Amino acid sequence: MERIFLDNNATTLVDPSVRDAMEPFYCQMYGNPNSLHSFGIEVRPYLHRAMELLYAGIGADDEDDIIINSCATEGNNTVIMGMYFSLLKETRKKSIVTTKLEHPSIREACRFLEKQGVKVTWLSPNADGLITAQMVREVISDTTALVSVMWANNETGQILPIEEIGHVCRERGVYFHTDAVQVIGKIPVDVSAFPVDFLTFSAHKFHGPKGVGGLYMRKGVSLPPLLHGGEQMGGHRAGTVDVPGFIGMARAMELAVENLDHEQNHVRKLRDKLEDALLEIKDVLVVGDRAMRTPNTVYVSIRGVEGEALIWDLNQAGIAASTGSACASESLEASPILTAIGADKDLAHTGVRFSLSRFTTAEEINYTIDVVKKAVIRLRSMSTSY
Ligand code: C6P
Repeated sequence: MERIFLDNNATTLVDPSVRDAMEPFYCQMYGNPNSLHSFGIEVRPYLHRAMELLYAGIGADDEDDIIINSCATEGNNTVIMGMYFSLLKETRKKSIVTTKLEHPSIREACRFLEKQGVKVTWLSPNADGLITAQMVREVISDTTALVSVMWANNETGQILPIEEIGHVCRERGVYFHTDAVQVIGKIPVDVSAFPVDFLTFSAHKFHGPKGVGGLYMRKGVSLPPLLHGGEQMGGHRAGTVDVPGFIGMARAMELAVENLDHEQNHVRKLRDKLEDALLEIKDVLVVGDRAMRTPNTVYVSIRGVEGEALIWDLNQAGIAASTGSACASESLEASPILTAIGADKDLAHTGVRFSLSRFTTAEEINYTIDVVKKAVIRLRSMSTSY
């Protein structure tokens, strides 16, 4: 049986062209780029070019920094912990503003800081599932060091008004971080267009390899490293860089930019087709206005159908989707996102996320529609509550 992957917000297929770009750096050009001999020296121009592709991909200025690291979790922790050691611990700037929508890599890092005495303000989304610039404006105070708001939510795909929030932070002289993991390759990302001080991304979310990511830092802003040791990454992150991963992430970024139109048109049309079909089912809630979501994502609640049960039926038919974040998939708790936007208890247990990619085909979507409809009839017929 052919399998269908509709869990692209969890991770993505490595584009074969990315794999090809990485391949020479395993067994041929495997030198440590910090070495002074030819093995090290020959790698450097490739890394230089890879860095240029990343700068171009997010619109960074030559004087800004992009730190290559192991994943977005590391990037997010670098920002939160770096803020702690540079400002929160010692100065009168003793608070952080973030949201209840964030990925656990921000949420848990902030909870950890709460235990160290940092004040964290957790913004709740409005009834549409969104955080507005006005909400941020209302809670920033003279003690706020950092605002961290994700660009798009990983479960619902909802896009937050990052540009407006960035302007509010700039007006109030507060650092602004955005977790851009779910937007690279889906909507244009241009850090030169609005004030953002820190931005995180992860290669495996845009058809690059797992285990490599990036942290953008605007020129003039600085954070102490999370990993101390050698002088790699200009002293911002010690440890030998994953050369093939870095090269692969850069090629993936190049392709992400090239494929933006395809994502906005082809992928969006397939997502809309799936969404329209889901909405034909009775008692269904799709979270968020589709125009305000990443083009690949639909998060649906089907009353009377447990999310896990539907995922299981889909899996039996060769289709991979998820109930929410992959890293929380073993928790049987109600979705924090659905709970935050005010869904009742029954509905909050029924969320299922479908996330497409540029490799998704019309045939796959047609088949998925068919399978979902049959599964819903079957599962509802067994439900005691529906
Ligand atoms: N979200 C999901 O199923 P890593 O794996 O560390 O590079 O990325 C973490 C991360 C950070 N921010 C956001 C918004 C994310 O979506 C993720 C990863 C996956 O939704 C796995 S939990």
